Amino acid sequence: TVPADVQKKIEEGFAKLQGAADCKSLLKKHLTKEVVDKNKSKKTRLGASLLDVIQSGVENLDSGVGVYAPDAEAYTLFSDLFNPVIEEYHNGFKSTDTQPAMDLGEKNIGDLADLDPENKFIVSTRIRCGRSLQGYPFNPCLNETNYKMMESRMKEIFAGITDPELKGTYYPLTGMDEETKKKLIADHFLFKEGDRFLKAANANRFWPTGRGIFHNEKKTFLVWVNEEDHLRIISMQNGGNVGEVLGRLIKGLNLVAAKAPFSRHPRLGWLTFCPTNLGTTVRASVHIKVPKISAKADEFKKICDEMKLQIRGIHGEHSETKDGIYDVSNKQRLGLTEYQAVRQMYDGVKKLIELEKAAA
Ligand code: ADP
Ligand code: CIR
Repeated sequence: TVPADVQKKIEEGFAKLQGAADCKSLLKKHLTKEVVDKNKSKKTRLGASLLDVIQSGVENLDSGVGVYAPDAEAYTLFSDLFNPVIEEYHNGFKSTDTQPAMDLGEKNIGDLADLDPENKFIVSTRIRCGRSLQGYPFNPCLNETNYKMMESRMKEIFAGITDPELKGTYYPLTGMDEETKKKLIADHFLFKEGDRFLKAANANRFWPTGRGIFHNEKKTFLVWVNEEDHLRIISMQNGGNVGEVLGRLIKGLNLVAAKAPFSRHPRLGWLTFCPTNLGTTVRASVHIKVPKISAKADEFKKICDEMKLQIRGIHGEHSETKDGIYDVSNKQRLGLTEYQAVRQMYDGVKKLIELEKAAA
């Protein structure tokens, strides 16, 4: 059973959330007294408790979501909390709903014409997906040996990529010089370090062991190793050619998938550490300048909300925006196909550009 001091921390966490008037997280909303009482003494086979699920959102009251799954079993064992969070984040995906079969949209790429052929609005386009390697739990339950083994497995797989467009080099974070690292982060290629949401979730242990980035020469195909998820597979380039970006992602994903079996849940699709990424795991985004329609932040947010688009800052989630450039992406990842997730971004951004052109 769960030790008394851990159960006490869960109760204190609940009290802290209830007392925090400014906290708007999905955790606060859905962690009711009943959920606490029913779940505080449960633990997964790997020993994770409700505290592991909630501690990031308890520590960071400005969380939008606030929960993480320490291992796959947590999604089922703590479904009293995860299900309502998932339903609210993913546009009403119910506990009885099932993620559709994977459809990356190979056959539909031709429908994705360049969103900004004159290069007036879109700085760059990126599509990423997350994957978990079968046989390993998520960050909080990994030990140092796990990290090393996962990294060496991936290094072998990367070394075997011979496709002329995609082949590249793996750069471990261990030993990377500060200047190189800073530049890779500033240029939007590498994950940032010391994310406080992940840290509080116990996801940054043994850092930088087992973490790193693979990329091709042009930095248009990249794979993050052991940041938030085991793998983040990324395709990106300047401009608004979503079709090209998606085509490259599919090619790269298939190459990695052929060598590494990934964890998939019968109902929740591809498994990820954060419930916001379940299902397709796809975040398709543009960095876009639409100064007229984004002049008033609250109106811009309303327009984006209506089209199921999420706005982030120029340096990703929880960052501020600079020079009027916004990161606009699909919000929902679960309960639709991969192609539909990309299409949500595509159709929404197309509309944003039309609105910008029409604005006086
Ligand atoms: P993720 O997309 O993996 O969930 P973040 O929101 O933190 O995580 O973004 C990771 C990095 O990717 C950040 O540096 C962000 O600026 C960059 N990025 C996201 N979308 C684009 C884009 N369309 N063009 C260029 N860089 C992007
Ligand atoms: C938060 O709750 O703000 C962080 N734990 C990050 C949640 C992921 N957010 C998202 O929209 N993908």
